[in-house]
Amino acid sequence: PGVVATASAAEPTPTTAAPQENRMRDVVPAPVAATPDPKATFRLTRSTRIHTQAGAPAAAEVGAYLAGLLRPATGFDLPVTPVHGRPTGGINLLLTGADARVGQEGYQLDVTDRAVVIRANTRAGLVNGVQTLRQLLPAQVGSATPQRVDWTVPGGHVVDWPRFAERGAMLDVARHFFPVADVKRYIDELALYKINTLHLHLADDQGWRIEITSWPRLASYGGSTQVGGGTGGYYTQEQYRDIVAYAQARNITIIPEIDMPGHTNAALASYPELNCDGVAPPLYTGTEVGFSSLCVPLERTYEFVDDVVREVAALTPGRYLHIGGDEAHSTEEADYRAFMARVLPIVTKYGKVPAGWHEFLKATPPTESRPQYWGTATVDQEVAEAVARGTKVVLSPANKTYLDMKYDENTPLGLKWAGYIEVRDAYDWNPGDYLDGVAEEDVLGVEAPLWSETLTTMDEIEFMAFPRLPAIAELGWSAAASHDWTDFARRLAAQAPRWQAMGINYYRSPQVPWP
Ligand code: TNX
Repeated sequence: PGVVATASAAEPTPTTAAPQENRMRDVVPAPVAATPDPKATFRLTRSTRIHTQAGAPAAAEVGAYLAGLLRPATGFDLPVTPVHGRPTGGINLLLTGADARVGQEGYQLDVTDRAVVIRANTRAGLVNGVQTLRQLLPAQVGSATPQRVDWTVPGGHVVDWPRFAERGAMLDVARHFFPVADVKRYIDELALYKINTLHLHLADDQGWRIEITSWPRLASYGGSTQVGGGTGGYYTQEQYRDIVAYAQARNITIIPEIDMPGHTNAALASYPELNCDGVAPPLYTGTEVGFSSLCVPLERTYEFVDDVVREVAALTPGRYLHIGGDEAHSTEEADYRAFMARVLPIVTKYGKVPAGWHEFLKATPPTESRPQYWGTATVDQEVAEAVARGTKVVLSPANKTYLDMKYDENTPLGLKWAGYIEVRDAYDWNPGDYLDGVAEEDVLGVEAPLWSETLTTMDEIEFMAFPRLPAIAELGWSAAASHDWTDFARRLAAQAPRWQAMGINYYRSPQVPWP
């Protein structure tokens, strides 16, 4: 309740065209350090070139990505050419000479009258620098058609690197299926906020969404419906590879999740042999959880898991494979442990590190595994014990990060079991001091999951994700010391014209001083 009261009402309305010196700070997530040079302005024109470090294919790829981002709205050619040695006029993407502090994903950005220079140690760093550059250009840069705009970039100097290694989002494509184009659009939206992980919830009671060639009915039958009874769908392995590559080009790693032993009705419906009684249940289009379980004593279960994990691991270049493990309410505790004791080594055998919802800590997965806390309490003994053994945790507390929770009682979409989550609720917590026994250095990162029981279109996805997704992205990237709701709300408001230009639907929270 009280949360909805508009903290912003008393604040002055910002002017639409912020002065140059302020534009340097209108970046989300907030950079570690941004020093404006009010005397300098770079101007992107039809003769601007993108120069990339000679002999570095990674820089050339990021150059092509940047050109692709800037061409539609500017209408400029923006040729991408290699540069030897020192930066020249135009935009430069270099893999040398960055500030020593930028590390694996950070970057340094220098804007003068003549040039924009992004320096990083890695391709990931260059991609992140590109996202800052996009946000320093006028909002119309997000438009899909040529705009008549003076394309200036405010002069100055940025040095920036992330707080946590993982800044994540999750999309549930099982409850409702979303086609490849929607997933790619979401990936583009994540990239803008320097999110580097997309967890895809690929299988649940209502649908199996990835082709498994050794068990073809999982997708063809198990993927044939969804919540509410629509036709569902699935990704062929080729489409899934395409998603992985598209994400990779934007510094986003896909973590595929095959949820088990619960949340498996779609698989059980597809193959009678997976059921303890040999009888396949019907397909399911409701939204209850916790009624299905793979058959733990059955040997065939582990042949199935082995095949699925082998195929999914082979399609996945990332480090992790997520095996779910949540809400296994119809699996006895001893069975749950027995099941995980068989399944965890299968994941390892195929070269992946197990990721799971935090309940899987009951089965003591390997130290390097990736437990994901989704509870709403700030105490969890199993998580604290795992951390004491050296495991790092991903934080997705449902009452802070769940993008499928309603904003308030009037939100037409979403659920409310973890409470209403207004923008300020999503922003005002500290991942480094949230769970008892889990300190800053024990946190691998944060993830914002979007469950899709109530969501059927991209417009609806965007309405729930914006503006809370950028809030979680900022918690994952920006230094704890820069945490400040008023400043964040101001920067967030400045994103709205960008969303408008890009056609991104968003919730106009009364807490944010929108222009
Ligand atoms: C809980 S969070 C679930 C999902 C639901 C979600 C809805 C978790 C690991 N399991 O099965 O979709 O709540 O908010």
